[in-house]
Amino acid sequence: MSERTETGRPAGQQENGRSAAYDSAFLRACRREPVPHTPVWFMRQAGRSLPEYRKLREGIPMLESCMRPELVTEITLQPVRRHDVDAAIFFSDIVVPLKAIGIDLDIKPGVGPVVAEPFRTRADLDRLRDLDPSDVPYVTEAIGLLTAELGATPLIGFAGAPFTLASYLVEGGPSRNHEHTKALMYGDPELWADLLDRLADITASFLKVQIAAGASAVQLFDSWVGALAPADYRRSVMPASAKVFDAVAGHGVPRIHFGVGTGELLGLMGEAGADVVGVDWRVPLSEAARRVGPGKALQGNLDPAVLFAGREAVEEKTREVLSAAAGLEGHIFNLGHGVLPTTDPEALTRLVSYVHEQTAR
Ligand code: 1CP
Repeated sequence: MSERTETGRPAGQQENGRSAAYDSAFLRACRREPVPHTPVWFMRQAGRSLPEYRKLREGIPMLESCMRPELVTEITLQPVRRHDVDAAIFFSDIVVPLKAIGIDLDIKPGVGPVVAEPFRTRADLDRLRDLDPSDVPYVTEAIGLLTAELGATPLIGFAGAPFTLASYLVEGGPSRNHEHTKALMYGDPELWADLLDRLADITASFLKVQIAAGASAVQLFDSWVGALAPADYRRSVMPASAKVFDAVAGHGVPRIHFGVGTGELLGLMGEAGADVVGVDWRVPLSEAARRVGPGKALQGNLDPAVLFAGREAVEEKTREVLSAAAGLEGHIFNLGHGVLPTTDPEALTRLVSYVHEQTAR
């Protein structure tokens, strides 16, 4: 991490207009360029398993914490300092842009996002206006603070993908089977398409705010899209996700696309337009590369539960991931899904240094 710039240029930006993070291992791997070592970061590295995070958050509701730039900055930096990861991920949540445009929702401890009036009819579309940067001034401010602090360490911005956001809106909260969501998708395809299109605009606007503020990569989390068959994904979801990727193309910022249980969807997710495809632990990276096709970097894919096994098991499973990744055009090491809340933070720190050691060139 580096000091704040005194040159008058935006913080985190070099003379040539490139971000100070441009040549980082993480951004090089996203661009499929040679790297000094395989870069590592962890989904859900900010918060969750860190005692210093829990201490900071004491008495502050989750959504409120996302609106306090200094707190967001500190929470985002905690795992970078502690684990020496190759990228920071902005501390926020996928439902923040929905809250910002006036949807009545909360994030309940131990539950997740809960929407007061679930989305079910065409009249509900009126509640989904586009997001304006002035709706999320705290995001712009926090990213400004962060890029100044992070220097050459890249900051990943993120948003929820249209399907995953729709699932929370339509179900009204976390769901195992997504039955109301699928009922709308199968039963009223026109309303469904309009809903996803609206969510694509909101998501694209939210990502653009983060890019304009200095995020050096963006990840679209389609966590629950693995619940769909490929034909339904192609027909009912892919156009909206592709719209998001198109909208944020051409900013020189790599776009990452991630979902869980997406083995059968990897080819289509590649087609949706991202530069990097995130893979969960169910498909070896060599096979994932075959499914995704050429011209994409891959991110993944150690089972987060492996971190509960002993050090030797972690190292053995890590070598398996690295060897499956050996022939890839670009590889970013990550878990196959987020850090589990009771993970020992020291196991994460050891894992970062193990991957760096094993892949040093
Ligand atoms: O990665 C990071 O460390 C940055 C912070 C971050 C991110 C990237 C948070 C903070 N949330 C997210 C994304 C997110 N939020 C996703 C996609 C990633 C994933 O699949 O894990 C999803 C599905 C959500 C929705 C959400 N928000 C849930 C899941 C509920 C379910 O359906 O099972 C939960 C529990 C939350 C609350 C939340 N978000 C973040 C934190 C630290 C918390 C817990 C806060 C609390 O309870 O006080």
